Amino acid sequence: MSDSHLAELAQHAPGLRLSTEAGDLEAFGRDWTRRWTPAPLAIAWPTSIDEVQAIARWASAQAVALVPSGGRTGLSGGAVAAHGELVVSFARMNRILGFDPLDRTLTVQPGAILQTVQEAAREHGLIYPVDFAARGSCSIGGNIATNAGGIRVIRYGNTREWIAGIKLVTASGELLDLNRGLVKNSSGYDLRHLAIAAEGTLGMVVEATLRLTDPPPPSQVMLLALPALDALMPVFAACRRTLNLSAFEFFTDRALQHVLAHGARRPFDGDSPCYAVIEFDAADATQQDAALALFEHCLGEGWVVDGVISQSQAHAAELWRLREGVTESLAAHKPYKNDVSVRIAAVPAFLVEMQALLAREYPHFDVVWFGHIGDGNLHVNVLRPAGMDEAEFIAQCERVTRLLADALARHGGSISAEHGIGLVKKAYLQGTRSAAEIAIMRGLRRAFDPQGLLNPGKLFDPE
Ligand code: 2HG
Ligand code: ZN
Repeated sequence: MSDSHLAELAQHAPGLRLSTEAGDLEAFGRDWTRRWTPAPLAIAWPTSIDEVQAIARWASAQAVALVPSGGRTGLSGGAVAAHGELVVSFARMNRILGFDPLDRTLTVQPGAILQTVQEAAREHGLIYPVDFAARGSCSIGGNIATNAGGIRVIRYGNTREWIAGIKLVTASGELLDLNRGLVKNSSGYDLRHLAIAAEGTLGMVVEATLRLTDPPPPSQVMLLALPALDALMPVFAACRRTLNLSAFEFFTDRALQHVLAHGARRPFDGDSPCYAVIEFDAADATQQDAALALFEHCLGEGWVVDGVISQSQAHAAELWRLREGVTESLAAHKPYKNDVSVRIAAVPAFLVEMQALLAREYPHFDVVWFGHIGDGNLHVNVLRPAGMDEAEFIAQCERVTRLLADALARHGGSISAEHGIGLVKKAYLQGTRSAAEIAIMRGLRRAFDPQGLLNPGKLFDPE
């Protein structure tokens, strides 16, 4: 690809900001995985749908691969550009376009930051309920690309549930207006849902209409110390029965140690192997009493050894920080990440198998467990032992992931619950999706993008 090709793009889309500066190529060619060396052709910052269409038309004429790019907080390499692709950054298409009070929707550009969207919803007395730690830097386009989940899926579901419409630019530059905010639309294949979790391989999301909902009642947060991982599910079952849950999350003592080393305040005097963070409706004394009774019950059963309940919003935020701070506290270690899920009912049996597997395969590694156990979603971060070469470390982890993928297949689970397949997990896709499903997925990709120019190499290898 020569400079003259880029000059032609500039002609195609006059005013389009383009950069080939080393700092930009480095920053926009990678995500939080930090495993691949960025090597994009250039970065483009369109400011309109027209410009995105012009880029796509140019790319398909020149057979240039495109990598759509949001906040680059992804953990699966979905936004990595390491092979001379043009990165299409949506950083300058980040506006809130409109609010509709009757539909209760917010229409936004793909580069809108999640937190900005949440704040905009609140200004209208509503909420956009998808939420997670990267809220301050991840973009809605990226959330759609991975069907992002987060900490309140147990009540509100994943991103998919909140997408009323998507405008999608295909590889040939066609603009598709998918579902147009309709509540009811029984008119054949729902292409909007195909675009969600497609990791940018079917088209570039250039606008989204998001559903909003009523704010929840006042809540409280409870942090429970548990004697073992195996106590999590009995506690969850008890909470499910007696509380209106908005979150049920967990982390192990190893995770806590990293978060404490990162500046968080110790919640209990003693150490316990595992902790649960529970958020529940606590609008009145009856609901608060139910939470205390639940705590006593869990204590009596031996499922819990200590607990603390939030006394203020600041206190609740402090307790949340222990869970939400895990990823950042580990980032400097460049951990090997697993993001697996099974049906909630399958968690107890899967947990036993996974614990045995990881204890056997990683006897001397720092293995950090945390995640959204109430959704059946576990994160396991493995830290590289001091002195071990990075390539050797990844090779060892990949070998274990193969075993994990087999265990997941036996339990009917998924190798990627919410981070996407990207580059990191594509070798394991066939443990989660059948050969027939993958063949249909490839066929869909061909139908949307016959030349395979949109985010090639993500999700599956190019054909
Ligand atoms: C979370 O739940 C995120 O905190 C990140 O999905 C998980 O860092 C991870 O492995
Ligand atoms: Zn998560």
